[in-house]
Amino acid sequence: MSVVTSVCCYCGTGCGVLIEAESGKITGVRGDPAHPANRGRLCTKGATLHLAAAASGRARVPELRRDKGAPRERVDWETALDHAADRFRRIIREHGPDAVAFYISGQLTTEAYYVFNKLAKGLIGTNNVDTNSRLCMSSAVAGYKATLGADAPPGCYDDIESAGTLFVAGSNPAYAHPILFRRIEDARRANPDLRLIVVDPRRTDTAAEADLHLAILPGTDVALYHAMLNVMLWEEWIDRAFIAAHTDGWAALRDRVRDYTPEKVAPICGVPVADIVQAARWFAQGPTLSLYCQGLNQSSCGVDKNAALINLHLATGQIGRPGAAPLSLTGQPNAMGGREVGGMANLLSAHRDLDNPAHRAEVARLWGVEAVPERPGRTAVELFEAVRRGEIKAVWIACTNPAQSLPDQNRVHEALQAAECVVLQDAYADTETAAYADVLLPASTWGETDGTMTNSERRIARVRAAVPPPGEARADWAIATAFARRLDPARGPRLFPYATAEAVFNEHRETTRGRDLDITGLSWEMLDSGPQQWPFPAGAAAGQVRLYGDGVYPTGSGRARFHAAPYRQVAEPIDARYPLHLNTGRMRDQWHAMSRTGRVARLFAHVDAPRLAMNPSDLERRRLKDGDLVRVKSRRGEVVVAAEASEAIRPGQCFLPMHWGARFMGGHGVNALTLPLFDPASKQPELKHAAVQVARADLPWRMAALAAGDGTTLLDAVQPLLRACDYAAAGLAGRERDVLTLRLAHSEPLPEALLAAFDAALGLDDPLAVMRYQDRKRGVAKRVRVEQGKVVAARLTGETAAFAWLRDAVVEGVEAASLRAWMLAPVARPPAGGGGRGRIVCNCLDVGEADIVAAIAAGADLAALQSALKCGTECGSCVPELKRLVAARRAAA
Ligand SMILES: Nc1nc2c(c(=O)[nH]1)N[C@H]1C(S)=C(S)[C@@H](COP(=O)(O)OP(=O)(O)OC[C@H]3O[C@@H](n4cnc5c(=O)[nH]c(N)nc54)[C@H](O)[C@@H]3O)O[C@H]1N2
Ligand SMILES: Nc1nc2c(c(=O)[nH]1)N[C@H]1C(S)=C(S)[C@@H](COP(=O)(O)OP(=O)(O)OC[C@H]3O[C@@H](n4cnc5c(=O)[nH]c(N)nc54)[C@H](O)[C@@H]3O)O[C@H]1N2
Ligand code: SF4
Ligand SMILES: [Mo]
Repeated sequence: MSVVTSVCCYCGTGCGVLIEAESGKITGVRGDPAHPANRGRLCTKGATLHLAAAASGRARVPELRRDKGAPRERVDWETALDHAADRFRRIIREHGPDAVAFYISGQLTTEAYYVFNKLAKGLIGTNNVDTNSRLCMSSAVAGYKATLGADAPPGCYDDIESAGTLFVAGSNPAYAHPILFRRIEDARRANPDLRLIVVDPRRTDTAAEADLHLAILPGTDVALYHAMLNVMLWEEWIDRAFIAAHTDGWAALRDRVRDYTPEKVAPICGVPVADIVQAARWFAQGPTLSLYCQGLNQSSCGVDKNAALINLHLATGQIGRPGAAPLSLTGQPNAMGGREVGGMANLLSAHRDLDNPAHRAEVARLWGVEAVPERPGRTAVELFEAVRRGEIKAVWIACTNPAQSLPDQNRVHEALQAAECVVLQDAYADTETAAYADVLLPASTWGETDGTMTNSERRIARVRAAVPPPGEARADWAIATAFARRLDPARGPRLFPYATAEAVFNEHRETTRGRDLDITGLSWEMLDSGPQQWPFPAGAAAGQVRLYGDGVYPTGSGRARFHAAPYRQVAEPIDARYPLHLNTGRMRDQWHAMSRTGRVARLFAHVDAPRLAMNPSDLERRRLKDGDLVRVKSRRGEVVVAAEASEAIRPGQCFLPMHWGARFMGGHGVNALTLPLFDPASKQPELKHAAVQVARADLPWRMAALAAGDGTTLLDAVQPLLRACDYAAAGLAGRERDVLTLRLAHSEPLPEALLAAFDAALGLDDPLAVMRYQDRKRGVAKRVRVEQGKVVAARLTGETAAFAWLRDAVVEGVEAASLRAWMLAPVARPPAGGGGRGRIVCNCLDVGEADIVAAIAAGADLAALQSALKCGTECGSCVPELKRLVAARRAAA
């Protein structure tokens, strides 16, 4: 067995992992005790990386569609790359370089990012290279630059332990950065005076842990932060000496916030005056560490939100010392690295700006090209809109799934349909975007690839290959390099001479010389012995832990700048027709469109299907109850999901997870609803707010199905049904083996032919192995396939009440004999006592909600739960939820 050190490929926390491998297969993963981000811990997603790595569904060979409408055929790499190069060359010749574009990802290594950026801007001469970080970090980038002068998070994770106040805004680390949240829990245990303030419209598990939760109305952050500053001014809690010595623009901001009295702002934000005052007091007392993420960034005023929060740090001098910093959390594992190499339509290598002629000249010289084009490239939403309009004719997509994650999906699908040539470079072959790929290039991924990534605290770590990639898959940087050489046989080989990721890293390192993120003191070998923070200039003994301790900011004047923008409401306010605010975001155990986590059955145990969370009063008003199917409509599209009563959501709002796309549900998922409007400065779209209406979906025909087997194969088999039904939710269950779970609803019975094909795919058509019950009059049918006395597949049509019970039966492999009575009965109710185990709250130790709730009802608190059921004793990801369940029981009592 070999053990290789790398980092987790999920969130920006950047946990170190030890990958165990045997005979070319990844067999296990452990937290790296030596990595400073996690010191050996992993969350539910990180701890199951080896299961994701073992799953099927990978893209293994290049595929090519020669004519639109034809199927893709398997080709060799030469053919695939030559075809792509021919297409790109011809389009560039006929329509100019801006007729092609690259749409890449914060999940690529820094080296792959670097090569793509140089390929577009240096070789082809277009700035049309943008990334999913536009949907994620661009407001944070612009917010930092507007205030502090550079895109550099000044704090670090250790600040959690030195802080007096943690100000968590628009961020749900209990779900999205779990290991950081473990550190917050630990820090609060060690220091009971460490205050936690959470600003989030929802009562998330993070908010439930807070000393003060400001459940602001959607999009009202700027008003809140201005009001806090107003209080600070009034109470003399600001740091006048710091303001005088280190900042510009104070007078304008002071004038701006004069009107934002807590009394005026309280109704705008929907929070009590006293809470605004309390937040201002604790913030000013400090030391204050702000942690913020998409609740601020994904907004039509995302830059103003970021800057208004940084204003508070500057006004109180809460920056540049231990425990005091505005620390924007990065979402993807390398959202930071992509920014370092300037991998966006408006940026250039090493934090240089495209609109700066001197920067363009510098980069052209470093790259050895004549010039870098001046005209800014198209940003994510604009880019796909230009594809739709035919202005961009060829798009190269790498390591992202725009057919699920961009807003206003109907238009994105039109765009992908309209494109002359779509090249997709992905590790998996079955994503929503893959359906549109004319050229599909198989990429190696986590555990198979070499390079570096930078986490939220500017810490660069090596990612390493533990096993060879499957089939003919290649490293992302190598694919881009090979394409560049073919596209321009004259200049390509000279400009892209790389034989290793290290060679790319070395070139990137040189571009940082003298820049704020200078890493010229760092070498590949040094990174091999452990991750390092930037800046790390030549001659330095170590990376810089915190920035701006000297009070000097990279703004030109050396002084930080206040940002005095007024509060603006969300781009699409609610009205009589669309009366609910739709909020979107993450679940604990899924990652984005689930191309990886959606193959690990146990990661569905916590949340098995997308549900629209609504306040119980909003359900009642619509005569709906928990579990009813609802049609959610916006001005752009609709989805059908189950509604869920949730006290965590305020009246007038609702929340839908972002993860489920067309592979797991009917329609295009949550982004069928969202709007393509974006922040004018950062161009980041407002993915967190859309106005929607919600009404009962009357879908009388119901079906549910289960089957044990290979998850990916089973999910492939159900795709035709997902597309045919008004409501569909597919997922996996189980631990030792995958069990497909499928629930469908439709306005009328599905055509018999579709059902017959489905039965055939799941082996439910074999008269020798299948028990059948049919009541034509009532439209009820049951089919159960039995193998060696155990249930391995089932389909319930018409009456699906036994679904949860049957799922647990299939997962646990119960004897089919015990089902006989139920099978033959006209009533479809499960046998007495068969209520199912409910959601699995603790994933590591497989503990279900039903057992937990029963123990709490019998008097258990957190400690008793942990000792009796062992839940929450392994990775700790479920501890916030266990606490919430205990608290809910107390409140009810
Ligand atoms: N489990 C899991 N973890 C992940 C990911 C994942 O897919 N799954 N993805 C990673 C990525 S790429 C990212 S970017 C991060 C995102 O991490 P987060 O930003 O923490 O996660 P989200 O759930 O998108 O949104 C955070 C919160 O913003 C709140 N919010 C909505 N509107 C507003 C508002 O107007 N003001 C404020 N103050 N809050 C608001 C939402 O209610 C939500 O709770 O997570 C990373 N980690
Ligand atoms: N409504 C709503 N929409 C959102 C958000 C939201 O909060 N709400 N959040 C937005 C945010 S912050 C983000 S970051 C985006 C994320 O959106 P996407 O980037 O679309 O999400 P992923 O599913 O992570 O896509 C990554 C793709 O890369 C593939 N892949 C994995 N590893 C590799 C590799 O090593 N190489 C290559 N070439 N491919 C690989 C995966 O199979 C997958 O298809 O979603 C955005 N969309
Ligand atoms: S917190 Fe979880 S998902 Fe994020 S890097 Fe660590 S192990 Fe991976
Ligand atoms: Mo993100």
